[in-house]
Amino acid sequence: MDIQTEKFEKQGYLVVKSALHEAALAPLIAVISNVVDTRAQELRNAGTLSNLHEALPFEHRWHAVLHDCGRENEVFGWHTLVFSEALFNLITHPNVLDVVEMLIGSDIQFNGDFWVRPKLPNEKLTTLPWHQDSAYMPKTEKDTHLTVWLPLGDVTAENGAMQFLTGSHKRGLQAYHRVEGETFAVPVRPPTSHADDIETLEMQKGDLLIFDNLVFHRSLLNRSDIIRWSADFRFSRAGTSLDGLWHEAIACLVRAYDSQQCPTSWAAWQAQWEASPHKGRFV
Ligand SMILES: O=C(O)CCC(=O)C(=O)O
Repeated sequence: MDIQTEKFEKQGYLVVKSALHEAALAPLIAVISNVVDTRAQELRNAGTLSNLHEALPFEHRWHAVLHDCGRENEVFGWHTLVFSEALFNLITHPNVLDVVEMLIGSDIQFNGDFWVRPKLPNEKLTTLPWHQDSAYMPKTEKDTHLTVWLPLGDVTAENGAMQFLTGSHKRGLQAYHRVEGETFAVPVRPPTSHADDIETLEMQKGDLLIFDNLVFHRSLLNRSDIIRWSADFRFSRAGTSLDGLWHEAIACLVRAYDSQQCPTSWAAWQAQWEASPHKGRFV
């Protein structure tokens, strides 16, 4: 893998092409497909849905199910619903951790924060405004926290690509406020007025995007008729404070300099999850 650390430092983000084979993503896609199937069955049993849309592909089915019921996503991302060994194996996949290691060294903790995002056509809820991740993770701005973002299908400007303001991580954490009608806090001052500063990241399934907690980014409205599925999770150097973050209880070591193996097993992480206070707090 060609990991351009200087480019990352300059931009605050980096795309690594073809970081993961189809086979590495397939188990999580199967978990998501099962969730969609279960939800569709529940809606049919409740008399809300007549057609299960079983024959529709992954990038269409959830939208068709919701559309038939006159519904939309209730949440911007899935958490508890996709908690699984498949998810753990992706978070701890050697290719993912190799990229993280190139940027922060070989003692790595998974911060406990993970999401699967079903970005539906023309949906405002999953169209995130300009933000820096530290704006939503209190007291993290002095440390490096990296987000790994994986498209589960090809991503284009039309279906809701991520956009970045190159180099904006060097300006520090900006002030945010809440605006009526917005799900997410937004920067008090718009981070840019120049279209030239913005890079739109079209990506293929299997590519990996990694970004800094201080870089400004947003996701475009999905103007296509397919769902833009993606997964994202966060890492930092082992020992970095996660004090007070809602996901602290399910953080774990995923790579250690002196160990050949992932220091946390799936069974250990599952036990941590079972004991965690936030289990079930999010769908
Ligand atoms: O997936 C998206 O649309 C937005 C993700 C994002 O902004 C983030 O992970 O910080």
